[in-house]
Amino acid sequence: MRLTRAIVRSPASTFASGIASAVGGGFPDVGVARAQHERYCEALQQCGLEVTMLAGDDLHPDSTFVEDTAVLTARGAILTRPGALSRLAEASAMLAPLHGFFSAVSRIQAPGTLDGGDVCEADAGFLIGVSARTNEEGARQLAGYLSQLGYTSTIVDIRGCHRLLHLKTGLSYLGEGAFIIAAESLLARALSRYELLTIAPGEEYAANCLRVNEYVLIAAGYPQLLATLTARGNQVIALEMSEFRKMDGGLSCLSLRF
Ligand code: CIR
Repeated sequence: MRLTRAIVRSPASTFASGIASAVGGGFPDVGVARAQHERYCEALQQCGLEVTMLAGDDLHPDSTFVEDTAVLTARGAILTRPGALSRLAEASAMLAPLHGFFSAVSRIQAPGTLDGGDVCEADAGFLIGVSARTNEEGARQLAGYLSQLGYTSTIVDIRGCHRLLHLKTGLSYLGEGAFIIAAESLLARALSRYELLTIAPGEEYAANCLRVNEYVLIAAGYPQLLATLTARGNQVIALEMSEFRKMDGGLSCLSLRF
């Protein structure tokens, strides 16, 4: 599907107080995060997208990770119900911007929880991860909405993969039947009918990348993935992601694309 638009939200001044795993590399610098975010938006524009920038929301430090608030498809939009309590209101705040583009927006209802980072579109189907953030009920509700829109869904339970916050922490669909995946046997089993490009040891963070029209956006500093994609003929844009990585965020988390 050719993408034409993206919605992003500027990092809040409170960005460093968001949720971060103990593994992270220290506190992020908001000024550096904003500069990286600007470059990210320029890259989306280079890919042909019109970017709608929402203002930073200081009450919600993680709100720059807009991907978790909605699932957008060519046939309709679904508002999520994020699994982290501190992020619950982020989805409601996305409703008005979405109504600017979608006539009807469905909504995940309690007790369902769902983060957009657990949803991966691959051609006419969707993979939905059940994770620490997305529960079975949220996955079931999303599969129902997607079915009404004419899409198939496959639910993948990643609760045993402790290194993965979300499904897309560990995989990205490159298009043309190929996935990039982290070396998790559970993911390889779930995707056995696809071409799989497995991330090299030490480059796990780079498994979250973003195919946007003719380009693949990847995090800068991962030479093996860069070499693999370049050898396949992909046009790659490498972006500095250090500050978002400290808050467990990747490239896909920073935008909603449609
Ligand atoms: C969180 O823990 O919710 C944020 N600090 C990071 C969210 C990253 N989002 C994503 O992977 N889709």
